[in-house]
Amino acid sequence: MGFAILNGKMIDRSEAKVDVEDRGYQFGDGVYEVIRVYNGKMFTAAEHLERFGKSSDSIGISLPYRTEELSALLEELIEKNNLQLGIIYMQLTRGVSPRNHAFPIEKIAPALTAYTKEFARPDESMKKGVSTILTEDIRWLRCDIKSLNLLGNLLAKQKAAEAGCFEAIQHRGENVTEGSSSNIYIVKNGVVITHESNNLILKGITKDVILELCLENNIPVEERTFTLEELANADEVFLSSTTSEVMPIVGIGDKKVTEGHPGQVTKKLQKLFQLEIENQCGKLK
Ligand code: DCS
Repeated sequence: MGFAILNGKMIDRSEAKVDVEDRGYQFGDGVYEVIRVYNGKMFTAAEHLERFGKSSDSIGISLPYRTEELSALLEELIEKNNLQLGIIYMQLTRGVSPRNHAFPIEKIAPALTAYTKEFARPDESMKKGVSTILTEDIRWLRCDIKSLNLLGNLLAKQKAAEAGCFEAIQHRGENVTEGSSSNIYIVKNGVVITHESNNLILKGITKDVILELCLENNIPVEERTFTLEELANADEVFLSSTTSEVMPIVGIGDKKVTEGHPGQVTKKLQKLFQLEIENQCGKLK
């Protein structure tokens, strides 16, 4: 199982135990991050750590480490676990306190945990594309916080899983928001369109990389709300996340997208994204 971080200490993962009254466990009162590791190096580490800080700030938990300390701790974890290709999962909860909805009056120590997992790149799906379903977005109005409260996302993903699909595309009425654990994009007449980063979606780190790559490579982008009708009439559709990178969507419900094959713009972005990984983490096998 390897090593895990529990409140700043590196311990054997089997010994990393949390209290039953940890507020993350009881209420989902905490935030998290998933960071990709390629060639033993973190991809977009600074961006993930910044978002982690923002998420925790927005619910009033102060991160008990400076970014550089946290970054060094995570690097040590990767090394200890000899992780080459995988992810780091890291979360911060408000801490342990007798159960009460209101925050504890006395200052309690937030609980930080992190561990690593081997995780291959989804080569086969990236080549062929994945299928999806549509589902109403039933989540709260602060989806910009990377909160541990993921029930809405879980129910959406479960619906996709039961339909034999990779992802659920969520929509609020006519407007497409995001996937259950990814951002969603359409391509129309060469323009990449994706929901603006506001309170209704998580501002994906992968999304930011993709939009930057579009900018650098003269691929026009519109960050705006788009509708189910635009989704149905799109030339190409894809999703992005830390673990899925740039993932072509070739089916939505019983409808095929781009005749069931990944589209040209999507494929170009996959190439550019791979180069960006290699820039940061070295050549990929
Ligand atoms: N939207 C939601 C709701 C997500 O959960 C995620 C990532 C994204 C968008 C994409 O964000 P990143 O590009 O920063 O990954 N979810 C993480 C998760 O829970 N597992 O893996 C990634």
